[in-house]
Amino acid sequence: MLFIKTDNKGLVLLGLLACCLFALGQASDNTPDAKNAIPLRTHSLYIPYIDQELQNRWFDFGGDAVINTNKHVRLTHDRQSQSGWLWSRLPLTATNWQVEFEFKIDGSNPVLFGDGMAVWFTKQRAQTGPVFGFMDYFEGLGIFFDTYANSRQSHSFPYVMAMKGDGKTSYDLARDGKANELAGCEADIRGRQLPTKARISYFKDNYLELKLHYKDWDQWEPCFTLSNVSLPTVYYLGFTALTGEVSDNHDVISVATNNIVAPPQRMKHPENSMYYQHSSSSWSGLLFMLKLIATVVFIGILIMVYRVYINQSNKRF
Ligand SMILES: [Ca+2]
Repeated sequence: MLFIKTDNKGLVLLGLLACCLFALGQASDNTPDAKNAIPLRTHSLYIPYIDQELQNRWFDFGGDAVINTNKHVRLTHDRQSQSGWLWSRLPLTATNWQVEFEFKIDGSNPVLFGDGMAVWFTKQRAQTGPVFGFMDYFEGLGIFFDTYANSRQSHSFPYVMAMKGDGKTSYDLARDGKANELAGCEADIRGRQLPTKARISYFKDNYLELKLHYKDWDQWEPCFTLSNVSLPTVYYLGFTALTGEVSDNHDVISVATNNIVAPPQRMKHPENSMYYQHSSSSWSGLLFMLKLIATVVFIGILIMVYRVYINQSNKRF
């Protein structure tokens, strides 16, 4: 038997080490792995953004948006009254998907800046308006990266929030969209040294989740999870930004969209949507680790009993 020559303490330590390594693997965030994710070129965008004809096959850009082929799509410059957009030409038709994009919001004024930018999953596209550069009365989902407080709020700014538009409801501009906020989080995403990124994962008839990368390398902060989000039958992916009296540079650096093949386990408590996914994965990881430790200890005890039994049998004969 393989374990007979191994010291019992060593065996238990080895088991614990293995279980720790295994649990660490379980606790990783939900980046789709290669076999579960199919890149969608039609909704992805990278340097140099445009071809020889100064076009992009899959995206349109307009308004005040300017492309720097080495760096970014600048939706607005750090100037007053700018409005720029970047829209997919084709609707996003994948059932489950993940959109991860890198962006940068920064400007010369450290005190007064704004207004912010938005990412859209809407029936309408490529229009200019007052909602972070996009039209009001949109149909679909808007996620706003609001850097300017138009009114007093209980939270700090920048504030990231989601609104579902039904085509009849106006964005509550004077109160930073408070009247129609589905979910949101405070996130200090402006003027960061390390890359600022957002990762939106959508599983049809299940949930939509937003995580943000801005605090530390490879650290994704959960912002919100929305259950049962229904998107329009046809919807486009868009990015827009707006400046008014206050201004900032609002840049999109890259967009990586994946079709996700295997949906994760269905949410069990959609009513407690905020941060549910995050805490759930932490608890299941801990539970898994405890079960593994118990199993290893049990096997260790069995081996010790077996060795005592063998020793006593040898003495008898
Ligand atoms: Ca605002």
